[in-house]
Amino acid sequence: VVDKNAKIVMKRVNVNKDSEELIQNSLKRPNQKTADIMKLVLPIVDAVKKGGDNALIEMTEKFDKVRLTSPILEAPFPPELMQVSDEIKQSIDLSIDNVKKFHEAQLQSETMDVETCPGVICSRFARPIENVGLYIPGGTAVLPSTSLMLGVPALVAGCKNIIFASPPRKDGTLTPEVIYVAHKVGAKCIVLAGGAQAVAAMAYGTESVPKCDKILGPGNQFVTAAKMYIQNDTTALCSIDMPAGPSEVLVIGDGKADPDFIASDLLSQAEHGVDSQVIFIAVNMTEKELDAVDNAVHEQAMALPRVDIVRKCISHSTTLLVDSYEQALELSNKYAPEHLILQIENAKSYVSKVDNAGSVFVGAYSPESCGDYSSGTNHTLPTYGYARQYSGVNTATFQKFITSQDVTPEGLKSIGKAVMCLAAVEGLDGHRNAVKIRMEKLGLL
Ligand code: HSO
Ligand code: ZN
Repeated sequence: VVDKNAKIVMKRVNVNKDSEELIQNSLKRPNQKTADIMKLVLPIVDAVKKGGDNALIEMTEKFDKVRLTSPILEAPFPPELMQVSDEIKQSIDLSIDNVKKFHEAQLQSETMDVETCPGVICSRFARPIENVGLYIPGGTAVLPSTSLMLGVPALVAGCKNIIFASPPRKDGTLTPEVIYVAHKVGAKCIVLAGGAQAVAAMAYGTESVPKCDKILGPGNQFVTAAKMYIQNDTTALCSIDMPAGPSEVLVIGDGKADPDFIASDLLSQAEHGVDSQVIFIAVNMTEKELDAVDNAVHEQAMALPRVDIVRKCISHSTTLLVDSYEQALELSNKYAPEHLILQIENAKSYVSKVDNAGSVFVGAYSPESCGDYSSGTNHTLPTYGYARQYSGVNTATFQKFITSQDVTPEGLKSIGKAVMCLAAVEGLDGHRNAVKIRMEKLGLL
């Protein structure tokens, strides 16, 4: 039974006094029961792969409680389905503009040429991935912002077919904001389905859903499991952006930070879901300063419409007490948070110490919310510790890079003998011959 009057408070762990086990436990991510979920997901994926549109329509009836006549909505989208207020339109437009600016700056469209030896020119050039499937989750909150975080870089990269997928509401419609964004980024169609069935439809294609080459976007455990499965199925020939777990934030704060700001950042993450990960690392803060943060957390949380979700999330969240900024960053780098917020004195000077994080929010006036919606950075970021090896979604996520070489006779003179020697070491005489024949004709041997 949940006591709705109980104080919403994070537990405290002192990194220099408490046991290593306690510290490690507070930084542990929840176990993902991938194998169990996979058992449930496989029959769904298989049904859609074999049954196409009909199977997809049936799954949507089963899971989203609506029977559709067609599983897709094709562009041009009817204006009456994307009616949004002027204020919403302006906010989406501003966000799209900023995300576009930042992702255009990342676009590597020029061919890179390097003459590695005289006459040996190696090049690299980018091409867009042709067909991309962008998954926009439904669930406890519909997130039109995710559609622009995925759609805008796809547009900037030059993808030919941008396909959206999102679970329909019980009346068969979609949030108008998502359709408006689909229109703005030039999406070809929207698959009206969610979960593993939507992923399968885009991975294998159906009578009406175009087959996609890459599937991107966050989702629940079913979506993630389906993405992991199709990525390994050579009959799908489809890649994914990254593995995904629950969203997370790590805030580093000190005594100079405004406790209200710290609390608001912790809570904006906590309201995402009961399994969200929220960590606060307090650097040299007094009991009084820590209490001020706790009180702000409770007070702000109680006023939030999603207080019930927040309460559950905060109940497994921790404040870690450390005595130095270095110790805070060391812990943060170990945890590799999706979002890292620095609410500390001279925050900017600590960015160079960040080794593992999805995205960093520097100083008091950079709440995560800005990056979630409108500043220009992408909010599709690596979670679950994958920030150690993955980047968040960016323009290159929608491109692949092709290399080429142009070797002249002079070039063959530079490297031919080395190639022949190494081919001989590997016992591959055919390789050796391909160079030898040319060098002989050139009179180089
Ligand atoms: N913080 C989420 C993204 C989001 N927030 C969407 C609000 N809407 C994961 O990075
Ligand atoms: Zn968010």
